Amino acid sequence: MNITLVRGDITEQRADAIVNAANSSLMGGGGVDGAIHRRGGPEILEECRKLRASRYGKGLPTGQAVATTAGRLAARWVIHTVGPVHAKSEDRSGLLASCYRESLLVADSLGAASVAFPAISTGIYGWPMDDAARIALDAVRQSGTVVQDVRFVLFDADAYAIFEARLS
Ligand code: AR6
Repeated sequence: MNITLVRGDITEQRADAIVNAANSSLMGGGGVDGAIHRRGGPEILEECRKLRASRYGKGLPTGQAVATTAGRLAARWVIHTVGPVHAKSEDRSGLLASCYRESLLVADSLGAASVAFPAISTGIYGWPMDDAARIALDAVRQSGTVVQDVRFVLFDADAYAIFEARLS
């Protein structure tokens, strides 16, 4: 497996699957989630609605992952996962690691060779970037996935530099 870092917008990535930092409702939101639905078009939300009606009546639990079409994006699938909100009083790092692990399990089941991840939970959900980078890289390295190209797409220079320091 090859882990690479890219600075940019995840909605512009060409990859078999891109991962969405979603919320339990699967009904869209801000940040990466908003950008993916805006750019990918209504087909993605349509499939999310069906998933809510069929498998996830109570919402997608934190740390789990599920795939839909990628609509108009240059990817075949969007894998939606729900990161934990960062909390000072409680260690939720296992749930954050689970997002990466479960997303890669879904990618493996789809036969995806390349997967692009955002830095899950580091925006609206408040996770400190350095800690999130450590958890993300460890989880991917320990996953046992057969995905060949795992890419982290970092939105700004600071996030990129933090991931770069952790990767080397
Ligand atoms: N491409 C790559 N990275 C991005 C992009 C983009 N287009 N946009 C933002 N980021 P966030 P979370 C970075 O808030 O913390 C939504 O409302 C951003 O700078 O998207 O997991 C959902 O519906 C940050 O480093 O996700 C949930 O309610 C990282 O992506 C909630 O936000 C993640 O930021 C999830 O919060």
